Amino acid sequence: MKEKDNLLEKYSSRVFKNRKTHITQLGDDANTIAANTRAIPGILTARGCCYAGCKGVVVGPIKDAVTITHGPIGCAFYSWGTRRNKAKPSYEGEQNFMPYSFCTDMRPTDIVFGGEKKLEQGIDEIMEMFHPKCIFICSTCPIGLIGDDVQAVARRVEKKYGITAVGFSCEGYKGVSQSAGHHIANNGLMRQIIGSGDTKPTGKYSVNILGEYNIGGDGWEQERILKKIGYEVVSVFTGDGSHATIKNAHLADLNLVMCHRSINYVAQMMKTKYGIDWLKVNFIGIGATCKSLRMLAEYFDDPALTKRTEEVIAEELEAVSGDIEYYKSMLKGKTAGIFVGGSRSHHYQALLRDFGVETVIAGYEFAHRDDYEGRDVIPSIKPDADSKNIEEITVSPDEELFRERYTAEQVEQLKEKGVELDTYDGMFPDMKKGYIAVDDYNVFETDELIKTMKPDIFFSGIKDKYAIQKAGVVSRQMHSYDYSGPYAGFNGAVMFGHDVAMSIYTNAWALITPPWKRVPFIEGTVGGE
Ligand code: CFM
Ligand code: HCA
Repeated sequence: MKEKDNLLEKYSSRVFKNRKTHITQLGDDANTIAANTRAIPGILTARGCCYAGCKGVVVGPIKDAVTITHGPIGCAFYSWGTRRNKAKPSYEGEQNFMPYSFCTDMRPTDIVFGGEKKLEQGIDEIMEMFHPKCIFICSTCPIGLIGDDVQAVARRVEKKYGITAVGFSCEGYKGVSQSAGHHIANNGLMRQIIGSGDTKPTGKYSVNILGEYNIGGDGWEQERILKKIGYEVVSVFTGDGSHATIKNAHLADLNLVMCHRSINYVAQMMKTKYGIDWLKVNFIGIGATCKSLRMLAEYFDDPALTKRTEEVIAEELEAVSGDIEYYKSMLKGKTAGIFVGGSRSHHYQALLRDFGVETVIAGYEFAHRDDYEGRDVIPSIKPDADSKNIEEITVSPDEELFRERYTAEQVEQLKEKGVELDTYDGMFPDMKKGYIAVDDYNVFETDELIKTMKPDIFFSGIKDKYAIQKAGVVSRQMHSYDYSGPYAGFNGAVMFGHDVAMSIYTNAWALITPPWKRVPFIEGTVGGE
């Protein structure tokens, strides 16, 4: 198709061969895309690293645990407070270490002689000053290279202080993106935290929210709605989450999965180990929120709960419908591009649709094929329902990264053998023919797509936002919401409508003619006199 061909034609043959499999212009047939492979060196990808996925995304937001970065100080400093996972102490005496950054500050001598002692010393200091009940150790690149055993240190400090300590070997170079870090974090939580508490829920229906990181307060809006209906929220993984609640997660009735990409491993392991079902939900968008709430009521199959769900939906819709209609009248007919990490691009299509906005280009940084194509999800764990030994049911991230996706035929065979498969709807079923999906998008492709697909607004990352705006297309970044939010649930949808309308109607950069469009070239002297 024209737009895809135009995009690829400027590449050298080697790059062309690789990138053509990561770009799909949707057709009538079953659409496929290559994903979760190593980025081409030097191509200016938006991706991060394994440490970012483990420390930054999954374990870092657990507020009552101290997360110590075992590595050079820069790794800790540049991952400090950059992700807007909001957290507040919610019960008396609860600790909240979110504002702090802890690090072993590895120096050349530590690299040469080993850093385990320094790590243990650091933990001694932490215990003396902060006395947390839980410590997470996250390794950065040099730690794997010098062979420090963070698990052994974790075991030693557990004994010494009677606390929970988890070592994560999440060195940045592992895997191909943040995704490997999610998996390592999930395994650690499953191995040492989930199941270690014994406080049973008291509510009639109890849930955990998995893959919700409370960016801009999204998790709080979801909890508000669920509690209003009458659900007990046992724990949230991991936005505004705590060791104190996550350790009891195995006692909830059901797992709700928001971001499938980052937490599906926990959902699947909990299903195997504790028999807890999971439902893929989406609380981004009015339509999607109502659908998810109804699906949840259907799961519990109680007429009183269904009635209450409908009452709450009606009440919430009544409160926001005026604002939603107003913003819809401003946004209807506009088009959008959306490129985020591994699940939001799909989630936000639902919210944009509520406002009559079509998403014509979309993609992810590090999603896997199921996030695009949707499919029956093969459990990433051995289907051994009786197993109580977590070592047997976790899969190494490497195994997961290199596992081939099953063909439709193999899926049928697995089903016949009685292997339980979960169904997950990806991005493609929500896109129309001719729209473009790009995996592991880069700066060049972003520039080109803006020219050919001409979206009215481009939802991007923090780093790519400014180049897009200077090209005259307004951009809102979808990771930290440009410090706005929440965007989830009913109230969040109004906030989103407000922010998008405001941005589109005050697109300052589009009103300026940049100098390179006014003069044929800009002269300058590089170096010398
Ligand atoms: Fe899940 Fe996320 Fe995302 Fe993600 Fe992320 Fe994020 Fe994201 Mo940034 S867990 S995959 S690794 S929804 S940090 S809260 S915004 S890239 S789309
Ligand atoms: C991460 C975190 C990030 C970064 C966003 C960006 C976030 O991937 O390490 O740089 O655009 O949401 O804060 O995704």
